[in-house]
Amino acid sequence: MVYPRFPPSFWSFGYIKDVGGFSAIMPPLGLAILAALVPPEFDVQIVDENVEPIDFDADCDIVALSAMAIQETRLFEIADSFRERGRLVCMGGPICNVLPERCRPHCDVLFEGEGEYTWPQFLAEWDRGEHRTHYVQLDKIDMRDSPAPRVGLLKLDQYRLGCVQTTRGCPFKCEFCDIIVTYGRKVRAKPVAHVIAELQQWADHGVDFITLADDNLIGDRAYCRTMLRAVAAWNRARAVPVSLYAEMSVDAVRDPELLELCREANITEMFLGIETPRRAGLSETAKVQNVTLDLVAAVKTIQSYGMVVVAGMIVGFDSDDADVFEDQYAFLQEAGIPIVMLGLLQAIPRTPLYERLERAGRLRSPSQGNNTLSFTNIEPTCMPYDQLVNGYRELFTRLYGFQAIGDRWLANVDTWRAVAGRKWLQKPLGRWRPFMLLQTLLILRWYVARPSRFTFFCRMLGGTLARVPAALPQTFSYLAYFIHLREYADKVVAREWTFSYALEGVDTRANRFGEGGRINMVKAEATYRAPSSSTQA
Ligand code: B12
Ligand code: SF4
Repeated sequence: MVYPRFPPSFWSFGYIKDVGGFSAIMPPLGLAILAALVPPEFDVQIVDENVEPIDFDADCDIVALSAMAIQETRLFEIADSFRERGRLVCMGGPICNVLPERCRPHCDVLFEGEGEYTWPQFLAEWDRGEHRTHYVQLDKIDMRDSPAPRVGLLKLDQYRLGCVQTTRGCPFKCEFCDIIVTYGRKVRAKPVAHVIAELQQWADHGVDFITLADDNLIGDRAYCRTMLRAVAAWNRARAVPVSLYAEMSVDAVRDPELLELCREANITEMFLGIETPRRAGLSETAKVQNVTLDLVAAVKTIQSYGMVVVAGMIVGFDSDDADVFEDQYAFLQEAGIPIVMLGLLQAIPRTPLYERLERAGRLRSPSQGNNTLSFTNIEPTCMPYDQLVNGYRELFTRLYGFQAIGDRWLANVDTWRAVAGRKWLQKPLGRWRPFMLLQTLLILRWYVARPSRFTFFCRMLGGTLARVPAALPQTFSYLAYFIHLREYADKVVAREWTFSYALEGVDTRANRFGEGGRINMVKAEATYRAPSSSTQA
């Protein structure tokens, strides 16, 4: 089973691998789950190219590849290399769920949808010499049938986080979202006992930071409450609690009990899909759950439960105008959201957005998997394409200027004054390890290299000490993240300006979800203008 290398991306944390002491942020959970479904008579190995090289001449019968769309180029290279060597190549994962027609020429067996039923079915059929070339899981699987991942097959010392998925699906219907296309709007939950057993499994392997890899943790609130209570009890009984990272919709703010449970379970970071502070954009994209909220107040409330908020933001809605960049900046600074994944709106095949724009003839080119690059496949109506792309790039680099990051981080720490006195503070760093000493030195080395960096470093530590001294470990660990984000902003976002893509030969007619026909392929080339706010330091 093979997981392709990621290109440099917002989430790759490629610029701090030495500092963090990991090769990749998270292991490929999908493959580890599918490995658990392989019958005992098969030998199985997981090779994640993000942590180790692939042996293309390995003696094997089947190569199973999994990938997101962002890994497309490398995925196809790997698949083609194995096929040249006569291996049977199977392909599945998020890319196949939205772009099956692009994957089809590069594999022998294509899987669409969840793999818990189709993968063992294929293995049984292959064993009998009668497998098919295409498996599609149309009905959603029962989460009780999703086994615990085979964690023992992973090179665990190479990752920063473990992962446990408690639910799949989300009740909302944001127009751009491919999650509900693949996993549906009915939330399916894993039995709580399975969740605890999986957490225990990771913890037994020494992992002390775990992602709850749900699309929306609070999609089923009743389940979420029960599950978080169990996790809190499990975590509280540990000498050093495991830190958790999760993703939820902002309407959680209406439910203080749920937020309290998040804190008790030791969720230290929470990703929120805020997208835009503008009501018009939220309404346009059917993000109804955010429209009536005071988003600044909502973020501050969530932060006050001890969580660091990470926000997903988008520019490029039809209702956006030239002021949107300033509006986004002002909102993020005021809300004090330290980590912002800022993307340009892209239309992912099979989503309602894609279908609407296809009907309107507004698809410039195929979508691509990195939504934090200066590229979109949408013909914008809000402003000329180049203005949108340049505005996006300027906003990104502005947000990751030292002054702006420092302001946001310290505003976030401010909200913790309310929780500093609480009995059970968040424990973000896990257990003490000697490597932390070296990490500290590596972080310091980056910050002392330039005066502007060092000034920022001192401001972050001094500002934290003046506000909530107990939050110093958090500040220190975020100083490491900020190295990556600064480098990504300066070396990737600020500098790339054209996106060349293999536009030829993509035909979406095979797609059952109705794209019907060739899409309008115009090569996307934005004119480069160096962002005036580039903050290389
Ligand atoms: C955790 C997570 C992450 C983690 C890392 C995950 C990892 N291993 O590297 C982090 C936070 C780092 C991350 C980052 C990104 N992510 Co992410 N992430 C997720 C999330 C929330 C959960 C992933 C997961 O573990 N799922 C659980 C497993 C069990 O599901 P699965 O992998 O899809 O596998 C199932 C099926 O697909 C299938 N299957 C999978 N592979 C195979 C192979 C075969 C042979 C078969 C038969 C079946 C099969 O069977 C599995 C069991 O049902 C998903 C959303 C989601 N619900 O999946 C988004 C998601 C995968 N991420 C997404 C994106 C866009 C990104 C980023 C590109 C964002 C960015 N701009 O930087 C980055 C790229 C990563 C990088 N390193 O650069 C998109 C991918 C869209 C797409 N179609 O490609 C998703 C779907 C969310 C979304 N809609 O926006 N992500
Ligand atoms: S809340 Fe998130 S997961 Fe749910 S539909 Fe909207 S974008 Fe998708």
